[in-house]
Amino acid sequence: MKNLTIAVIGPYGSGKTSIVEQLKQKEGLESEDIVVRSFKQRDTLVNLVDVPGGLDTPEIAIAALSFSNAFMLVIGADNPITYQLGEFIGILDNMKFNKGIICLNKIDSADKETAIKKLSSLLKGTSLENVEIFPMSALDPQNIADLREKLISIEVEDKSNYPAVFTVDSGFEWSKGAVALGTLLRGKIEVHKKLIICPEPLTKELEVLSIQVNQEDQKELIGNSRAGIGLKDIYPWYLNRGVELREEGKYKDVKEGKIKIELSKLYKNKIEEESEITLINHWQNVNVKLSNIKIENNILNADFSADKNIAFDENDVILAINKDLPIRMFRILGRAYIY
Ligand SMILES: Nc1nc2c(ncn2[C@@H]2O[C@H](COP(=O)(O)OP(=O)(O)OP(=O)(O)O)[C@@H](O)[C@H]2O)c(=O)[nH]1
Ligand SMILES: [Mg+2]
Repeated sequence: MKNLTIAVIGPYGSGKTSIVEQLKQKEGLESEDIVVRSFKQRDTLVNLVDVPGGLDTPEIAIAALSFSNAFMLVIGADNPITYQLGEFIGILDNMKFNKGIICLNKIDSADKETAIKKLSSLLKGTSLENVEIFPMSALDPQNIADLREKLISIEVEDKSNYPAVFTVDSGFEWSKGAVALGTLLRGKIEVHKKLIICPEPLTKELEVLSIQVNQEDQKELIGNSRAGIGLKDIYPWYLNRGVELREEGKYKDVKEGKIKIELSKLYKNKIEEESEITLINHWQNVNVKLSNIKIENNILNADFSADKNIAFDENDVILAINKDLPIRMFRILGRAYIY
């Protein structure tokens, strides 16, 4: 079985939820911000992470993208070019994300050709340049059937040989301990495997007692899968967003150090000594203060100290943003590397 997690992002009211509701066969996790729905087509299970466009910071969209292996960017053909779209394209481009599809929605009520023309010029030179633009309507069942086929044919890299990374989004009580609900991003987890819960100060070795996918017990879990993992010796209230399960010795967990940021050309604000930015890695959201800043050729190097630990390995795509800037200002600093 192939597993795909697709982050569904796009401007406010472009039709994301309408499309997801048409595609879905099964309900999934629902929280105050995101909704997960899934469908199965032949040998592929697709999880759709529906991110509302009305949020006033981009963190949730970035988090959803960083734990997904593909994206679906939904744009309303009636209002194709918006400030918000620019920020989403900036996020995808800074993450160098090019696995996915752009749904140009609502073509039943807007001029498709004009919208495509405007959109194509906006995408030029970004990571989305060669991504398919699919003109469609959420109201057309044939478009929905075609979209299902397009989504399951997205090719993703096999990351089952990477060190295991499981991001938790919630936990609940269980007779033998607790169940962590979340997504296996990379690697393999089998029953009895020992994993470390992180970042600090939560560090502790835990044994996997059971694995559940869609209410079915499994012996083994291979990325990229949403699952519930039964764990011994942990209380459910520790299993929140931002908590991850990783392999001992296969990740870093730091609160300060050196940072490099590949600055986005669209980020126009001055970055001052001791200014604060936010690093996003999956559901981890860490505020860091920068000092000894040096910027050369759009590369920033600095020392940083954070308000809490961040856990990561070299396969993670960490974005730096300035969430204090008002909406309508480009808040994405760029991709960050921690040393
Ligand atoms: N004519 C037409 N209307 C559509 C289409 N898709 C969605 N809509 C309408 O557009 C409005 C917004 O749709 P939603 O699916 O809620 O949009 P969304 O992207 O989930 O919105 P947020 O989550 O608030 O960002 C609703 O009134 C839908 O009925 C479409 O293909 N054609
Ligand atoms: Mg919605």
